[in-house]
Amino acid sequence: RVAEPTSLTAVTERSLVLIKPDAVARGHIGEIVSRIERKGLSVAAMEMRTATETVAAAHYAEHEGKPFYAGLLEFITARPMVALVVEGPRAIAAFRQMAGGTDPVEKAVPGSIRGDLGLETGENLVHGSDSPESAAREIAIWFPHLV
Ligand code: IDP
Repeated sequence: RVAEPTSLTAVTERSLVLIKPDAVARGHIGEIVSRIERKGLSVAAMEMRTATETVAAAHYAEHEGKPFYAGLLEFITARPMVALVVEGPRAIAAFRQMAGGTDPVEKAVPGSIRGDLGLETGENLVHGSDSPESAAREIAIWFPHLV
């Protein structure tokens, strides 16, 4: 029998993606959006902005107290970045795979965004939600009008 196309069986998801200030400063907005679209995911929302302390702290609440937390908030709020809602079948896992591991040198493989473009764990170009629960929480933080 003929297998069902995966597009009918895969669940459509939404992921909150951030193009972090380092990627914007280095001129990689187009490169990253292009990779998202080439993968077959769609951009459901996109906004360039400088994150407020409140938004950044809410987004990274799970890291409060860690040694890199203060530096992370300073980095993410200092310059403009781009927030997106990315949509498609298994969008969360798909974008995490495209982003690569947190450390661009030790973990992110060549071919991934961090593996191809990054060197530093702090300034690692992108964020992508890690679960449906995180995606719902993060979309509510960055795009409250979409919830
Ligand atoms: P992820 O972004 O790959 O999901 P998380 O562990 O959730 O990684 O960490 C969130 C962000 O915090 C990372 O993307 C990175 O920017 C920063 N970060 C995590 N660990 C370190 C570290 O050890 N030193 C500096 N920055 C870090």
